[in-house]
Amino acid sequence: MNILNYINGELIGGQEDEWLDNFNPATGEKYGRIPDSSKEDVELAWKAAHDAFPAWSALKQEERSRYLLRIAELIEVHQEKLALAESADNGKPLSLARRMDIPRASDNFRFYGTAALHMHSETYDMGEQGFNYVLNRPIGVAGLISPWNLPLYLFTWKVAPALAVGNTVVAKPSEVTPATAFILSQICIEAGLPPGVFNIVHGTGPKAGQAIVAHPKIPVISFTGGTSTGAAIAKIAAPMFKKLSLELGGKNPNIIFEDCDYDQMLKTTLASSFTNQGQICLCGSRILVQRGLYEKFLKDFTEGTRAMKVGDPLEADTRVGAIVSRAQYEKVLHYILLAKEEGGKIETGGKPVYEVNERCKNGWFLEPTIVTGLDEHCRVNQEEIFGPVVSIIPFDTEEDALRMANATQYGLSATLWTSNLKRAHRMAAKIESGIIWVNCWLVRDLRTPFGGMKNSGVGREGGFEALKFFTETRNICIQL
Ligand code: TXE
Repeated sequence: MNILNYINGELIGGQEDEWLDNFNPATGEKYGRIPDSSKEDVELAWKAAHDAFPAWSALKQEERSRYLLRIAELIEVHQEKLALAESADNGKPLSLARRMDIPRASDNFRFYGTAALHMHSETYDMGEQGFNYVLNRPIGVAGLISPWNLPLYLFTWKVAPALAVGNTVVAKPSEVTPATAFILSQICIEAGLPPGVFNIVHGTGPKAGQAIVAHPKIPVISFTGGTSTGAAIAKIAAPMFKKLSLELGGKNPNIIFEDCDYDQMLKTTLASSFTNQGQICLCGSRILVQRGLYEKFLKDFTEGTRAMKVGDPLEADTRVGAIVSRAQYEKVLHYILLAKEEGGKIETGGKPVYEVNERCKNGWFLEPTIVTGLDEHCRVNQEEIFGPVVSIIPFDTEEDALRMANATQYGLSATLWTSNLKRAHRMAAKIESGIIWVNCWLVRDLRTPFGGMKNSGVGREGGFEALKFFTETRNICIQL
């Protein structure tokens, strides 16, 4: 698939006619190319967005929402094409792309297309003195940058709210997984979205991404990706006083008490450990188990992990697909080696999977891996691996669990398994994470804010917060 930029309503190559190869991780083969866009391409996209802003921001909310709802419908019309592209680009099982990523992309457009119709603002009656009210208005051209793990899901989670409240957009998906964004641009053309409202510039982070972040007339940046990249972006954006939302990495604790609903916990923990090959920033990569349950859990969890099929993403019974890139594959292998060097024991997994089948014989596949015997301070339990690797650590008391859970630089999400309601509320209020799931995982009402603490980022996406993030407010006070 040859991918093109989407600028001013047209699909075009880069100005410099430079290209990057696009790989299918399941086969390890190049299967297309994308523009290696430059600063000039970003400038072209910005100009289109800037010129489209007056008309788009002046539209009635209902009219803008109609466009978003039409895009949501067309994502559903093209969902199989999108699911195949997502799986070919990312290596995830096709069944997962069908079940999670693509439906969530249309949900994002549908949610924000309707939420923007119900956004409230504040007005205060000051009696004889007058009125004080808050006006929310779109900011201008929004710069949006997204990662490779949930390509369309996270991309649309930025694009939809930014457009809904009247901004125009210059967006860059990850160069590792560009295909679904390209199909989305074709969908926007089919939906009749006015030219320049939404622009996509494909390419690398340091080149195209950085040009977006550093552009003097892109006043708001929403980024999702690694913590170190977030820091690099903040260094550029902060002195320019840009509005910034950073959704970064995680090293999430999954805390399991003896009084949990065991079967539900085990089933969900297999999912929260290895879904999307463990490449979801919300995966529970540190499993803290109360000591009385440790041996039973370790046995059952190891059996369940071994039973997961690592295979061709196109096969219906595949649970673990390919790792997204050669670089990520080697990064995960490095951490498995480090786990052994730090004194850990590999209970299961830890090795590449070759000869998945003829089609995938050169693909990048790893066994889902369980590590034990490491304490909460070692690097494997401190650093984000972002692959199918979990570390299990026993604890005794609630205080132990809390100390271990909070013992990393990250604070994105946590999962807590207990039947004790008071303990659930008590601990949830003390766990340093932006999202806490109790007796569930990856369940969320789209109206709630999403984001991390500490080095997991700043700002909030999701819900009405995302709509407010993409507006600037004027506090107006009128004396009577
Ligand atoms: O990140 P990268 P990746 C985290 C996840 C992991 C990482 C995986 O935990 O750490 O993101 O995504 C562009 N200026 N989250 O490896 O390299 C790059 O081209 C501007 C957390 O892709 O940071 C890509 O489009 N842009 C999250 C995007 O940034 C730059 C959910 C991300 O790339 C750039 C998902 C630069 N200097 C993943 N360098 C959450 N918390 O919700 C790179 N890019």
